[in-house]
Amino acid sequence: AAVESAPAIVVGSGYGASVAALRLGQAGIRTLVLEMGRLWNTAGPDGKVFCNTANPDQRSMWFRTRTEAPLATFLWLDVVNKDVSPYPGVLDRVHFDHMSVFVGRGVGGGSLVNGSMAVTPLQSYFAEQFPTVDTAEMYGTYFPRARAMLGVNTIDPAWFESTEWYKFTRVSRKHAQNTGLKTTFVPSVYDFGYMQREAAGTATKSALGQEVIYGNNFGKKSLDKTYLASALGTGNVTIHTMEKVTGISRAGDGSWVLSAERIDYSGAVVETKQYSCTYLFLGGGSLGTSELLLRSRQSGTLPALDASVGAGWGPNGNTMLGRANHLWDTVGANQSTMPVMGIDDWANTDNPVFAEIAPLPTGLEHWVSLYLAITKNPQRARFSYGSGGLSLDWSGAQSAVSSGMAKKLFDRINSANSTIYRYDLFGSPSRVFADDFTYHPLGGCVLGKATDNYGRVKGYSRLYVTDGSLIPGNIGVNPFVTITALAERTMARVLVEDTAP
Ligand code: FAE
Repeated sequence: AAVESAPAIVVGSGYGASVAALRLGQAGIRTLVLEMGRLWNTAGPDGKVFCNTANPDQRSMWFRTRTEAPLATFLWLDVVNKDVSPYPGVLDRVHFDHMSVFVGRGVGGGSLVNGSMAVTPLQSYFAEQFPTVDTAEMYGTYFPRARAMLGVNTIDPAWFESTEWYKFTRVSRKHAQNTGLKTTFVPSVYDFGYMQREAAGTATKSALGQEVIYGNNFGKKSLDKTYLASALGTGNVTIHTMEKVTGISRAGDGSWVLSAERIDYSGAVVETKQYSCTYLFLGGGSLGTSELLLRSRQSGTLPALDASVGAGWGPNGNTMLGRANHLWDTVGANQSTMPVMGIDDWANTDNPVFAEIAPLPTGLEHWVSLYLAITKNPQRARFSYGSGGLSLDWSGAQSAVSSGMAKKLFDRINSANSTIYRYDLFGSPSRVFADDFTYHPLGGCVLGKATDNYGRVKGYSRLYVTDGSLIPGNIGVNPFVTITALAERTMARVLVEDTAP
């Protein structure tokens, strides 16, 4: 087959990839983006592009026969998950031995399925995790640039205090305050002006219509509406969808050669393709980039990769849990899917936790306060690639460190409010803490270890990593603003130093 070539290729179309595509396009460099998922722009039979969490169909999950939502049960009933037909749906759950990882699939990557929380990490913790990065420059230039480009906005506090849609958050805030804990508003890329119109009945409901992990039809500024739209607008960027890059090698003349498989909507491989480029940017996410590099080393085509490729992985300490409220503490049948507040106990050096107050929008009063805790779990794991594909040596004992930290915080909250945990949410009554899945896979190609201080892969020239695999396992807050800002920093440097004629 003919080899298609472009000056630059970007693998994936999530945060890191989208920043690379835009900045390359703006620099006048013709760039091809290869994304394994589909472009989400066509309405299904119901007139909508995405399905909601209450009625998931084939669009929900990546080639599944049954959905695998984070909450397995509700009142011990298997009412959450539904049978679906296999299809390149927008949310994937990748299973390793003791950890499963949720990721987005499609043009926009994780931005299509995530909760929109756009949080900048504490500067001191960023400096601790990235000792070689100039933090003043990050906080002065790249974080503000990332927030502006992503379209970060904040909820109107007066509306927050009055709307039924955030009663669940106000109840959790009260319980945190009763415990002497600090809460903080969390910025978002969901358009709060749109949300207020949803509440007023003048706009079609999305966040207020149980849409989130299987995509939002309205309101959310996902990457296809921000970075990627601008990238296409440069006229230099092209996106190929439903193409998975399977290997990287280097030709005799120093150019990169990629192999890719194009699949159809049934998942069948319909074509094997070859690409070549001068500059190669990896943005497949922590899992995608780690897999691609390790697989290429395993097959002998990238033998000079640093030994630390695959290492430094962590789930950002994620633990989900629910508390049972008293009958008088109603959380409301109507809940927005977009979280806007966190309990910030990161300064507690004995047990640093940042817990976002999560919605559970079922349309019924359920008295549940749900949380996604981000704990400062220091445990790390390593990816490897073999005959069984990609594996991860994360253990149950390592997860127990996350849930142990979450338990310490929420035992205090329960004790101050005379409440208990919910036992009906995660499949079996003995499971109060869901510490075996993550929304925040981080690491595998850590900045300054597997790469230089700017994401250039050690051992090779003109090969870059721009995604969540650069972050060493934990960043203390939801990660996409950090991923975006680090990618901006990499692109600013690379376009000046590496691509000059
Ligand atoms: P990512 O966005 O995962 O994009 C990688 C892309 O590459 C995907 O589209 C893949 O399909 C594609 N890909 C991978 N391998 C290949 C290959 N070999 N060939 C072609 N394409 C490939 O990477 N973060 C926040 O900051 N705030 C939140 O509120 C939040 N909520 C979340 C909720 C959910 C349900 C999930 C799943 C995640 C959430 N996250 C949140 C995490 C956030 O979405 C995630 O950190 C970023 O999306 C990671 O960005 P990357 O650029 O690393």
